[in-house]
Amino acid sequence: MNSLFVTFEGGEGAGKTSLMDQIEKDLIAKRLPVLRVREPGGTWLGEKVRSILLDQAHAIAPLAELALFLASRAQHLFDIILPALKEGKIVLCDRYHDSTIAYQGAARGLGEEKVAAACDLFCDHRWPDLTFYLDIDPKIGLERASKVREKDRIEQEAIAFHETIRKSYLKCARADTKRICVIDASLPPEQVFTHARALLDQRLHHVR
Ligand code: T5A
Repeated sequence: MNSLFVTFEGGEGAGKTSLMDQIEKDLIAKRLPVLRVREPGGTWLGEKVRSILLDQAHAIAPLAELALFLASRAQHLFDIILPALKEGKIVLCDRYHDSTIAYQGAARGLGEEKVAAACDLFCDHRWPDLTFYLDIDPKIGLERASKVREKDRIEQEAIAFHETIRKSYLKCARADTKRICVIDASLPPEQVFTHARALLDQRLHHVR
């Protein structure tokens, strides 16, 4: 199989969207088959769930929040991601299980191991082949994000919530160095891209 399932992770405003724009462009220029998706979203169900999850008007209980993210993901995986991988595509996905482990497992206090097990169950044991974790001080990330849009329900949480997320991501990265590559997201966008592209090229060299 030539396919590769790549996820992009990080706290708010870490620069995932900016990096994915460049990686997608680069792969298209190399004439490689690529599909770019995001979570939550990507399907009729996912887009509805996304608008519920990011709506500031209502509080959502942590377990209900977890269930919604996983429902969106399961639909997305089976409808879009797995078929694309079967066709040999490189799937670039903005957030996946590591977000759920960090946000719901650690920051919402549901337990990282329990949440990882729920992710595994709901998504039929499908984990990414490669993950870029863009690491940044949450204060800088939140400031960057606030310059381009209004805060959503999750971004409005206190700074301690976002610091817990960062710690959790770093813990996951230490536990799975084969899959998760940590990238210093405080560097200028060009350097972030050059680092990620080199790692991706290396991995593509092995599968293609
Ligand atoms: N969530 C999601 C959960 O709680 N559990 C889950 O399981 C999942 C899947 C989704 C929210 O849902 C939560 C996490 C989130 O709170 P979203 O609207 O999809 O929310 O938003 P985010 O994924 O958080 O994306 P953001 O837009 O906040 O951040 P990005 O994409 O990381 O950042 P980006 O690229 O848009 O950059 C932000 C700004 O910074 C600049 C950009 O130009 C832009 O202005 N920038 C840089 N500036 C300086 N140096 C760099 N290296 C820069 N890179 C980008």
